[in-house]
Amino acid sequence: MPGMERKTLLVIPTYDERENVRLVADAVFRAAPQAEILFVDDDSPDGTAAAIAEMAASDPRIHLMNHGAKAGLGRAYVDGFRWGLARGYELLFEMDADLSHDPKEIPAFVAAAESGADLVLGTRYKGGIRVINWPLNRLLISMFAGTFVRAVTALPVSDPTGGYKCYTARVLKAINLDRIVSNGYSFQIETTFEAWRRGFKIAEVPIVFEDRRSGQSKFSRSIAREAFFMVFSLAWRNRFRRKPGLAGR
Ligand SMILES: Nc1nc2c(ncn2[C@@H]2O[C@H](COP(=O)(O)OP(=O)(O)OP(=O)(O)O)[C@@H](O)[C@H]2O)c(=O)[nH]1
Ligand SMILES: [Mg+2]
Repeated sequence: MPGMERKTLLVIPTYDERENVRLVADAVFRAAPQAEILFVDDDSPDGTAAAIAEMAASDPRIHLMNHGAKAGLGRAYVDGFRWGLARGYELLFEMDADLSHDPKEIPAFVAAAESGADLVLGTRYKGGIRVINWPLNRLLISMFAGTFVRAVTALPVSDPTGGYKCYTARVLKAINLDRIVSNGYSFQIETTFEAWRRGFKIAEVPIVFEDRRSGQSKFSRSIAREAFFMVFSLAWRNRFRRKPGLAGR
């Protein structure tokens, strides 16, 4: 309904994304002119923060958090969410800066939240595979990771490591951001798992994921290792119950 939109913030962590920040901001505002963006930059050596500050100076919908030394994507999101909750945003998105997540899909996430979902996940894998330009081994690792997460934790989602997500403020208030410990892919698994085990309603919307065209990949063995161990630790948090253990609490 026009004029009734929920106050929306896209939290976008950046590390060396100078060439991408303007493109992503333009694309976000084409798709969602009322939305606002918080870039959380970890002192990118390439001068990303200066490029964002320049945009922010002429567009009040753009905000910059100078977050300090590189501390990983999880820390950037947690502090970005705290910033957004303190300012009363009602829908808080996670989105990468590298244009892998198409801002055109923002309205589909908002519609799912309007229909009652507490957490909306973009999925690359439900009803077909929609990943462009990834080497086959990376696709297989990602799909296997999803199967592994579902097997160990029973989390009923098709793409648990995906990073294009929309949280309602009430989920972020409930999941206790102080206790979110992971930083890489497992950050995505951990936050969704914490929402699910509290009984929140999760919806999935199909997205097309495209590999970054410029800038450096940060995928690493240590990120994969962190996720592997985190999955068992999450299952333990829920005492290996295969249903939401904290629902209604
Ligand atoms: N603030 C901050 N942002 C980060 C950090 N690591 C990654 N990012 C950002 O988080 C988003 C996702 O990181 P990516 O490097 O694209 O990770 P990915 O999509 O798994 O891998 P590639 O696209 O292959 O590089 C991007 O916007 C990065 O700039 C970090 O330590 N701090
Ligand atoms: Mg990426």
